[in-house]
Amino acid sequence: PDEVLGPGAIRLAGFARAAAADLLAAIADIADLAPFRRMSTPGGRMMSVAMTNCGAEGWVSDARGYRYTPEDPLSGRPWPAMPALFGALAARAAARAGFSGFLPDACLINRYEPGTRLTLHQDRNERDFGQPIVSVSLGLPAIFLWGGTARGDAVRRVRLAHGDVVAWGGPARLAHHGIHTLAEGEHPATGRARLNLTFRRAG
Ligand code: MD3
Ligand code: FE
Repeated sequence: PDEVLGPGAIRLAGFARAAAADLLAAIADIADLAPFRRMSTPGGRMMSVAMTNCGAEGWVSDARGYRYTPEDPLSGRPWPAMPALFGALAARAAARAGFSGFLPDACLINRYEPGTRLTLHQDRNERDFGQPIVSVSLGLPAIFLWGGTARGDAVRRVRLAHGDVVAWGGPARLAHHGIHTLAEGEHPATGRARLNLTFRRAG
C-alpha cells in the first residue's frame, strides 16, 4: 500500500520486491567493475557505509568535498552504465508518487552491515532541487531518520524494509535524513547486509 509519509514524501511499500533478485544480480555485476569502498568525509573521517555508483554521474566524497564525477576515482574509468531495469523502476515509482518525467542520471549504491550508519545530512550536491529522489531498500530492514529542512527540526523514525521504495520531492527534497545504526540480522536475499539504491538527477 502507498503511504504519504508527509508533504512530498511517499512510500511505496514492497514496490521493488518482485524485481529484487534482478536488482541484486545487477548490483553484483556493477560491484565487479566498480567495487564497494568506504569514502572519506571532507573532515577526514571514514564513512562506515560502503558505496559505489552506476550511471553517467556518481557521488563521491573525499578531502576535497562532496560532488558528482563521471569517472570512478579508483579506476579512472566511467562508472558502470545504469541498467535499463534501474532507470525504468525509478521512473515508474516516481510517476506513481506524483513526479512524472523523472530521468535519473545517477544511482548511488550504499551497502550497510550491522553496526554501520549514516548520520543526518541533506542531499545538496545536485543541480536542480526541483527533481525528486527515489530510494530502493533491499535486504535487512533499517530505521530511516527523517527530520525537517532546518537542522534542529524534530526527527521521525520510519522503518524501511526489503523492496520498499520511497520518493522524496517538493517540500521534502531538502529534509535532513539519515540511517540509524543497522541492527544485527540476516536476510535471505542479502545475508548480513542492507543495500540501498538512491536515484537522482545530478546534472
Ligand atoms: C529524504 N541514503 O545516499 S535513502 C544518501 O538508505 C542517503 O542509504 C539513505 O541518504 C540510505 O544520501 C537514505 C532515502 C533518501 C534519500 C534522499 C533524500 C531520503 C531522502 C533526500 C531528501 C529527503
Ligand atoms: Fe541522503
